[in-house]
Amino acid sequence: MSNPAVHYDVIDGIAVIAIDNPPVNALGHAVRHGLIAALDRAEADSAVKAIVLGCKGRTFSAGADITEFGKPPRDPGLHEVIERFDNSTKPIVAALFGTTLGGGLELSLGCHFRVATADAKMGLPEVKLGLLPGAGGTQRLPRLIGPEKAVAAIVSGKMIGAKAAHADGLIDAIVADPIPGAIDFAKTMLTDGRKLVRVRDRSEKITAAKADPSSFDKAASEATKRLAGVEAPAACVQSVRNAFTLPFEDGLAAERGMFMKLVMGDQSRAQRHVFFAEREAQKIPGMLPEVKAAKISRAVVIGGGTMGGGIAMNFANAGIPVTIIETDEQALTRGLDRVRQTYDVSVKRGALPEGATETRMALFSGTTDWARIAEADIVIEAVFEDMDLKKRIFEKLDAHARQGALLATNTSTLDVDAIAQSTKRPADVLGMHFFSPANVMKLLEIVRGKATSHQAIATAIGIGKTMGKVPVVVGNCDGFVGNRMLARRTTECERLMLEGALPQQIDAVVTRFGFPMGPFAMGDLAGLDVGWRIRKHRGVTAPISDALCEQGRFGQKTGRGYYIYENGSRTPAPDPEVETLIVETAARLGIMRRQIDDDEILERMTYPMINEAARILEEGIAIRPSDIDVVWVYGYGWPVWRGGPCFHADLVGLSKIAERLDHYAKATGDAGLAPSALLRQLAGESKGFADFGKAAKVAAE
Ligand code: 3H9
Repeated sequence: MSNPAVHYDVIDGIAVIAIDNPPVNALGHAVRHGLIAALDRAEADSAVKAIVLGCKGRTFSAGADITEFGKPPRDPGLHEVIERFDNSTKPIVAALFGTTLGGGLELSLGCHFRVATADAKMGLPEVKLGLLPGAGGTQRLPRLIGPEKAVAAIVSGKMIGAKAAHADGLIDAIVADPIPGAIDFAKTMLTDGRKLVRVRDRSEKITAAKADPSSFDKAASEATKRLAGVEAPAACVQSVRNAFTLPFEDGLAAERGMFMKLVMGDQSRAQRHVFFAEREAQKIPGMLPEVKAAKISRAVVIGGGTMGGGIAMNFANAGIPVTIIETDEQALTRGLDRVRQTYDVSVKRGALPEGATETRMALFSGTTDWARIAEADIVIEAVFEDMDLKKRIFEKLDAHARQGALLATNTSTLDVDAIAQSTKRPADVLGMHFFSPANVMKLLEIVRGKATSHQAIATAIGIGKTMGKVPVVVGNCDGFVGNRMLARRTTECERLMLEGALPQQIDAVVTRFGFPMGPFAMGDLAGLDVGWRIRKHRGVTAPISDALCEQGRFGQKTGRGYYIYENGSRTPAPDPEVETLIVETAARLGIMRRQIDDDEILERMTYPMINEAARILEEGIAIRPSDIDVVWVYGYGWPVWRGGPCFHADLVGLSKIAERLDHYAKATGDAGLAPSALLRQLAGESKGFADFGKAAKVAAE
């Protein structure tokens, strides 16, 4: 037998089958084929008394090969492989380490025993791909850990550590070294006369739910609390329920049916798209493989305000010492106190362990001494948006920072090139645009200037990943990718109100689409004065929003904005005064308000942004359409199961979008709404953003 994806060895009468399919030992066709061949060989060899299933490389299998989904199936399927393992007459011990996920864990559940290293993690994350575990996971996991814990694990997709897995009965032992540990376990098991019981035949953990499913129902409703509109979690619940209401084979068949339906559906396609898009976003065309992220051992953040403090927390959370530089001691104390309070709240909520505030704060220092910049491998400037101020700061950074240090600005609106030009080392300068709250939000736009080096970009991506962010490299322009597109939606919000819609109607359409919040509730939360100040600075007006701000209605913080928030409530309530103001403003401007239906609102909340995405691609501000999707999913709450604006646009069809944009351009008299050249071209060729992305990839290779 020769199958480079699966190795076979016999050690002391134990057959060792080892998957070797880097980087994550996904269970692609060659692996599945190799597993069956290896099992045949072990079963046929009378000298083999037991079998160990392990993996080479950095992890036990992370699951099915996702790239095979949506393509014609190739035998043997994973089901067949697991059934063969399940029916083996010789005991099989799976040797888990790294991250054992999805089909990888399901394969191990088809083995008689599982051992794992102490740092191993395991889980069934299929729900994050819009799926349910489709190779027996929903039937076998409840039989090992009980349906309540199984439903929580499967609906959240969270990983379980080895210690908890051992306590719950998911694994049988914790070992120091996976394959030698599994061999020792197998040898002991052969001599201690233990009976072989397949997971499928075990019933002790499901009998209670069979008699009274109320605690399962409670666990299921807890797990699915905030998941309206998403298909996979409900299927996960149904399938785990089947584990104690149906015979095993029927439960397995039902699971398979639900998996097939989900895998062909748009939601899972969208989620798989985002999975790969997130990883693709870190690939920079033209960057040589030898360019590696520089090691960051110490960071400096300029400015200890809300943003600066949040950014600094990211370093401390990653175990990297960080110094905040402020103009005076008072501001410094205020900033550090705010950070401490934020940690205290997390500890109180149970999101961080007891004592975490002290361990994290120990990594912080504060100073007013600019010379401390010299210690840093990275400096991030996070002062308010004033170009002259930022230029002065970058001159100082240039004077004090060590050669090769990464110099980043957290600007969200200013020209990164102009900032870089105030230094003698523009190659080391870039934007790192964090989103508020900076210690929570996953998106990190890395803004490359004209002179930014590949080395600087690689280091920024590297530190972004270390912080647990999702970095996306974008070009330098007003608003970069995310805010530039958002500005289009904001313009339509104002227009829609004047033309006849109300904030609550627009927000309802946007949240029904799947955003966690509508644009008006979001505006009230962020503070309406921010946009007002920017509009005034730029000489732009928005009659309704400006009028609200003139009345001191800045949103939640003043108890009034687009909505009213009474008695400290954070729930937006429609305000008749706002409706009056909208109606009067429209009348004053001579606009006849009309009934606007939800379809039109949704089109105007999405199509102008999609059009802007096309312009962003035309100008090369984003490398690929999928990067734009990542920006919107991780930074602006675009529902992951809708795949991001470009993915969604392809589903709708670009020709429909182009036609509607032409219509809105004419109806509003705003030529900026007309389809961009790229959108028109793709629509004319019956192509989508995905085709554009593929062509860009080929051109870059
Ligand atoms: C499943 O199992 C279905 C079954 O229930 C039923 C079937 C019938 N397939 O993330 P990384 C690639 S569904 C193909 O950067 P890390 C990834 O694209 C599956 N490719 O590394 C990347 O490629 P590239 C359930 C995969 O160390 C490279 O590997 N399992 C797969 O930061 C490195 O990945 C999951 O959902 C895959 N399954 O994180 C687990 N996984 O270098 C998904 C990864 O070309 N995977 N790749 O960009 C993960 O969560 C992370 O990759 C993992 C490693 C934690 C394992």
